[in-house]
Formats: sequence, structure tokens, C-alpha cells
Amino acid sequence: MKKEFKRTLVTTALPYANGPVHIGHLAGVYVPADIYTRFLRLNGEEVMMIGGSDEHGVPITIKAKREGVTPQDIVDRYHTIIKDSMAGLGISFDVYSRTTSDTHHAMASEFFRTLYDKGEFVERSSMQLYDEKAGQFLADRYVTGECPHCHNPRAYGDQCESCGTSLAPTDLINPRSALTDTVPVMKETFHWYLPLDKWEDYLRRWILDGHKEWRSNVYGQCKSWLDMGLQPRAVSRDLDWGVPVPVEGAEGKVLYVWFDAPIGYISNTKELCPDSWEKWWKDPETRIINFIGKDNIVFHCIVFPAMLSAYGDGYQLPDNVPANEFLNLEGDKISTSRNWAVWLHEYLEDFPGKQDVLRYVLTANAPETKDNDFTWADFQARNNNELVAILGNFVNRALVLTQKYFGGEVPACGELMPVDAGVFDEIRSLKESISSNIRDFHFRDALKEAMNMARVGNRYLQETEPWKLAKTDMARTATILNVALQITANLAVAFEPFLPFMSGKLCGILHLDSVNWDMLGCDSLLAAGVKLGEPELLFEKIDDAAVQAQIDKLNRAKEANALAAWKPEPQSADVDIDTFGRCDIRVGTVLECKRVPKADKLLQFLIDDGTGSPRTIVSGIAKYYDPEQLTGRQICYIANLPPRKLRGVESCGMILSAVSSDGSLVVIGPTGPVAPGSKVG
Ligand code: B3M
Ligand code: ZN
Repeated sequence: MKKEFKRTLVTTALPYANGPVHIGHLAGVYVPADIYTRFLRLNGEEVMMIGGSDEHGVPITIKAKREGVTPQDIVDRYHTIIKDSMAGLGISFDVYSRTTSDTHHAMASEFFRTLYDKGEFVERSSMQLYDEKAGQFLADRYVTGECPHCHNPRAYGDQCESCGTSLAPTDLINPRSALTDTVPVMKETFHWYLPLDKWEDYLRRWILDGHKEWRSNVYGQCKSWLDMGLQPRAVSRDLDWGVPVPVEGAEGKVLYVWFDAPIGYISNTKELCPDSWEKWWKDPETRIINFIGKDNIVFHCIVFPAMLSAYGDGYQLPDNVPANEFLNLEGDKISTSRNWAVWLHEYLEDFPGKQDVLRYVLTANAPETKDNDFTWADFQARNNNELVAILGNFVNRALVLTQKYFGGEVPACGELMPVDAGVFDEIRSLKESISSNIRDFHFRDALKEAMNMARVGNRYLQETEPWKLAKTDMARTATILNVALQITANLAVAFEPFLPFMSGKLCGILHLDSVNWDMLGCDSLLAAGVKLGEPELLFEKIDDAAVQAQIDKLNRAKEANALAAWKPEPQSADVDIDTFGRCDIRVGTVLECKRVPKADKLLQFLIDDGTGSPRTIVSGIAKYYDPEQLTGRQICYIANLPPRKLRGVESCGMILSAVSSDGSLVVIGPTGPVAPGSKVG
């Protein structure tokens, strides 16, 4: 039997304040959480949506060091960007605070101290990497080196971002301290651990028996963690940025960021309602929903519940954790450090007034059951073919026809015919399906059904053709346009959770002061005689140039990255001068250059080598040059390689080129004119 709840607390993963938020964060957490919360609000339910920045953790300190500023400077900068951009997208937090707040420090500290006093921790010593020059222990992220799997030279001590493998700092080849670039040593330290093993049976019953309705990715991940057996987890770190461990003798130690961050949900609630926060956390009639991405599942389903249970005092565990999979970008994993992302604050600048387009695309393509890909082509297609062509088109037709035939006033509705009444039956049935999909966290399907409501409108106008009837039967035309306008008003309600900007604009035109979910399905939301606002387009087409500009921006990021990551190949073994001298390098002039048929890599050159009988060379550089670019140019080639046949063409020599940082080839030639056949050496 489904439990009945009085109120809902929606929490959203606290983004790290070491960078702005991107579309992956939005699709994974904030847009679905916002749809859910707005929907409950529209239903008049008691609900709160909690957000905030996660301002502790090692990456923030590394970034600060790199820029020569304090960690506080970094989090101040990104907290502001994140908070403003989320507001810009209409993510309707009831509170968006931060884990550097006094309220949070006090609460996290008290939480730790209570568990400590209750004897819920075990204390353990361990060997950790230590930077002797900096005089400090190194968190995994502070150690970099070569990945033993893919040989990426810039792998971190906890993970290689190139191949995704989880690592221990000791796995790295040539580990270095990211602080001082010296070789770290092993040194003993101690930390407090939360014995998760103690909570294993309890968590097993709670999740595996009690929450079979959770999404299969979430349930499956929990099951595999539980089946592997839980281990004690360290909840402190040797670091000078974070909530200090409130225990004597713990100087230089702070709470592990994943210990304090989820407590941030509670402290932010307390900041918002200092007097009533406890009912949101400790009343069994509060339903707690954690919106997160899949990489956060273990912390929300295993670690934080164990912390809350260890604390006791009535703390409730989440009723559901609808974690999403990942959103990729143009086929590649989104990455903050590689700048492979669509940043929300930049989107809002580049596409002013188009917040709903992004909300729409991210929901329509949400990675609810599997990883999905965001592409700019899909963004454009969904805007042009769905928002403009279906939703915008219907609303525009209803408004413009009303303008044309009734001077912009809602016409009087006569008797409804079956075709008219049928429309509202369909809307009511779509309403049920939108509601149940949202309550079950199926936001893509919910949005699809909302779009179907707009399709109902288009079909209705297609079937009734009021523009034809207007010539003969004004009364019937009035009824049809009244119905079309009522559908429009229904759309303003149905889309409010998904596209709040569009909904607000539409409410303005229709003079609907406020909307609620009960209105949906009603055939008399607008009174006859009301003068509507000027029709305006809800959506406009996005052209190829706008999309190309975004793709160009991504490509620039990719190039900059390749350049930053590039290192020259190590020098080859020595050769003596005689060996070198046997290699006959010459300069030649390209007389002719053409593609080799059916070989997309090859160009065929005819080279003036000064002998009077030009030589043919075939070279694998067709991907990087058009033949015209090289004709007439002087190039260097090795003259004394034995001839060899490539695709049936005999090639006498090899054209020299340099391999650029992105792997492309650039042909080498003299910087000034020389006689063809001149020797290089
Ligand atoms: N800041 C990790 C992340 O953004 C972390 C979430 C905390 S939620 C309490 O993926
Ligand atoms: Zn790797």
C-alpha cells in the first residue's frame, strides 16, 4: 500500500562551487526536480525545494592554489554564478544556500560531535601520501601521475579522467604532488570512520525489501554495493579547507566533504525555516525525495542514511532517490576540466529569452534510464519541429484567429458539439497521464503527453476549420474559437511545470492571474468578452548560424584542450652523423598534386627534383590538404627510399611532415625559395 504523506521535501544535489553548472547537471538534477516541485505546488501541496552550493572538497583548494587566490574566493565566485544562472533558468528553489554558511558549519559540526559522543565512529591509523616540501598530507586528488591503463600523463590519484578507471594514488606511474611537483612519501595518519558494515542489514531491509519501486538503476547499484559488503568509510581528511573536526587533537583535520555536504540539505532547510525545519526532516509524514545524478547514488542511499540512522532523533530517510544517468555532449563525456560542456550562464547569454527551449530539450531527452546525448542539431530540431511547429503554432493560430474575427475578445461559446466536448475528454485523460508520470518521476513521458495536448489543439482546428466557417456561420466560429482559447488556457496550466516562462507569457496574454492543476481539463477557464493581450510568438525558429556558432565554440574548446594536454614525444635514441648522412633529404617543387582515386587518405604528387624528369611521390596527407593548396609549393622529401607501390601508383620517396598536437599533419618546406633538388642537411 502506498504511504500517505502530508508534505514533500525535495532536495537537489549540491553542485560543487569549483565551476559553473552545465547542461549535464541540469538534465540530471535541477530540471526534473523543478518540474516535480512546480507540479506539487500547482496541486496545492506543501512542498519545499532545497538547493545550495557544495563549497568544500579538494578540487576547490587545488583551483585556488592554481589561481593564487583563497578557496573562499573560488566558492564566492562560482556560488554567485551558479545561483544566478539557476534563477535565470527558472529553477525555483525555496532556498539556495551554501556549505560555507555559519548555519551549516554549526550543524555539520554538531552532527559529527553527536556521532562521536555516541561512539558511532571507529578511529584508525593508515599510511597516506605526504608532501614533505608542503608539509601536508595529500588527498587523492592532489596526486597526479601517469595512468597505468591508458598512460594519460595527467591522471589523478583517485581516477583517470581519460579512461575513467578508479585508481589509488599508489597505482600511478611516477606520482607527483600537485602542490609542489615533488615526489610524495608515505606517512602515518589517523581518521574517524563510519562503520557502514554495522548498518548493512538495516540498509538491506530498507532498500532491497522496502523500496523495490525505486528506479532500477538506483536499486541495482544499491544491491551491488550491499552484495559486495560494506566497509567502514573515513569521514575526516587532513586538509585545511572544510568544517574543522570538532574534537580535541584533531588540528589540521576537517570533515570529509561527503560527510558535510548532505547535512547541507538539513542546514539549508534550517536557514529557510529556523523554527519549523524539524518537521521537514523528522516527521514520518514528510516525504523526502533526493534528486541526484548516478555518481551520487551510494552517498545518498547508503552513506547518508547510515549517518542519519546513527544520529537517530527521528531523522527520516528518503522515500525515493530518482537518480538520472549521464548526459553526454556531442558524443563525448561532459567535463568541467576539459571545458567540454554547455555552461548554463553562457547559454542564457547566447540565447536570451530561450530558457524554456533548453528546459524542453533537456527534459525531452532526459537520461532517465540510460545515458543520452545532447547535440546542437537535436536542440535546433526540437525547437523548430516541436516547440515552434506544434505548440507555438497552435497557440498562435488560436490567438490570431480570435484577433481577426473577434477583435481579440474571447468569443461566446454556444452549444458544444461532440467534437468540442471530445477535446476536453482528451485533455482530462492526458492530465491523468501527465500527473501519474510526474509522480512516478517519468518526466520525459509526462512532457510527451503535455505536447500531445498541443497536438489535440492543432487537430481540432484542422478538423473544424473555423477560417472557412467564418464566411457562413459566425456563431459556430465563435464556439470553435472559444474552445481553441480554452485549450490554450489549458496548455498554460499543463506546461507550467515544464516551460514556466512560456506559461507565464501565455497567462499574461489570456489574463489568467494564477493557475492550479485543478483548472486542467476545464472548458471554461476564460470568460467570454475578455479582451486578450496582443498575440505574440511563443517560440521562434533557431537558424543554422546560431547552432553553428555553438558547435564552433565547442571545437575551439577541444583544440585548446588538445594543445594544453600536448607534450612532445620523448627524444629518440642517438644516431651517428654517418647514419644520418645516408638519409638523402631534398627540396622539390610540387608541379602537380591530385587525389588518388578510391583512396581517401592519399595524394599523388609530381615533384620537380631538378633532374629534368619529375618524380612521383604518394603521401597519406589527403585528410589535411586540398591538392590545390600544395601545387606550386616547395616541400622536403626523402629521396633515397626504395620505390613502393601504393594503390597501384609507384611512389619514389617520402614527403616530410610534422605531426601537430591534434594528430594532423603539416607539410615541411624551406622558408625561402631554393633550387629544386637541393640537399637538406
Ligand atoms: N557536490 C557531487 C556532485 O556534484 C556533490 C553532490 C553533493 S550532494 C550532497 O556530483
Ligand atoms: Zn587512464
